[in-house]
Amino acid sequence: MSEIFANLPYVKYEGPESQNPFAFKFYDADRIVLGKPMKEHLHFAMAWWHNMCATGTDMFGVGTADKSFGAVPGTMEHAYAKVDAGFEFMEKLGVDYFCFHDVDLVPEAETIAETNRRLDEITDYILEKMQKTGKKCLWGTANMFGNPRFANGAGSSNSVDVFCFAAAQVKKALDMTVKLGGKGYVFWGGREGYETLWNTDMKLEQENIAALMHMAVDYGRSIGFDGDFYIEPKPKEPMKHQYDFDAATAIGFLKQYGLDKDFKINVEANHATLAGHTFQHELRVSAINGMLGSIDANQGDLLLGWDTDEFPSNVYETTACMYEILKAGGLKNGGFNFDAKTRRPSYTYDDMFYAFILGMDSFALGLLNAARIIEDGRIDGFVAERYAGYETELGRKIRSGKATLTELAARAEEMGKPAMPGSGKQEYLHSIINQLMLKN
Ligand code: XUL
Ligand code: CO
Repeated sequence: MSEIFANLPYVKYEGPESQNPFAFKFYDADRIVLGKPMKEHLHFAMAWWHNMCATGTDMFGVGTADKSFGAVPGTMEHAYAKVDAGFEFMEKLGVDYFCFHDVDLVPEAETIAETNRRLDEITDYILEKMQKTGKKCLWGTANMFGNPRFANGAGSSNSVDVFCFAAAQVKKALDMTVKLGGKGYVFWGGREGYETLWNTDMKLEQENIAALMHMAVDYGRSIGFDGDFYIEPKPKEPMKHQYDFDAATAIGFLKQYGLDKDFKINVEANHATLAGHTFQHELRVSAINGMLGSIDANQGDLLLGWDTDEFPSNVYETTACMYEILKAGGLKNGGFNFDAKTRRPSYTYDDMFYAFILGMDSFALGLLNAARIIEDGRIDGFVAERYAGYETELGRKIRSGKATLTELAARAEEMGKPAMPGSGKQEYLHSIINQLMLKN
């Protein structure tokens, strides 16, 4: 096997002053932050689809990047070449995990039996590589949106036959995830939504999605999958409306259908902004419900408004993200999957390296900043103080659900009028964040 990225080096930490484009400026894997090495806080993962498969095709033009890795695309030889390239890439960047869809790994065949045989073959090879390199699988998933059979959805399809096909893919993708030791299984509802309500039985579709998820839980647990299932919310694109609109909607759905013990949320930054939320909002909603599972680490472009899947560079965002994660006690089975692609004009192997260096440095900075914000204590102290009234006897009574309207109304009358609730001090707090962030 010849090196694919032969002209590219093993990327090392050189510090903030380095001008070496192939060095980390902030990601220092063994540096201890809040008692743990950076690499333990930040389980970075490579998304097989963007990194090993995507060539930059868009609706206006063909690909610009060559991802053939010396083989003919669409062949098993190419599937093997992608594994070789992927593992070399992860080794050179110090990325310890990967995520995959079934069809990222092998070309789909005419029959599901042959596709599954190919998947068995390639996962044998991946497993061999994992044993040699120590690389790990973060999560697996099935692509139930690309093939024309999923035009009307998978779990939400009007066709029972398509539903069966989706079930077969989920079953196989779970088998592979378990075989590769993955601790997560993702449902991104790519076409689980609608284009027009005039042809849609929304109730039936949502019940069927839940049924498919229940089958996945039953089957997964029966073959020893002890990790987390995830819903990855996204409001739109490719469909006009997707049922997993945002974290709050997905959590409501999981609770309604009794799936909340087995599922958590995989929060993707660019999906958050498509839903009209901040990334931090989606993380907070997931965390307060005990469902912060994993992260698809990317960012969108607010001026474009579609799912651009850019590599994260906005340190304000990564700081807010890491603050939420640290406050939630970290990610248990999850990690930071770069569901991100280089821009179409960035089509060289060098660009693939720059992209990961950018993403990993952005999250390292976010981690350092968030740790500093927590250690500084002014933000958390202010929030605690802001709600201190709920630590009084009456406050506790309200919180425990023991107070009555009658009792509180009597107290309000006694008071005459309440004091002002206290300044929210937003400007002051934002200036603290800037002060702490710019100390780097
Ligand atoms: C699509 C997306 C997917 C999921 C996995 O927007 O984010 O790549 O992460 O299916
Ligand atoms: Co994603």
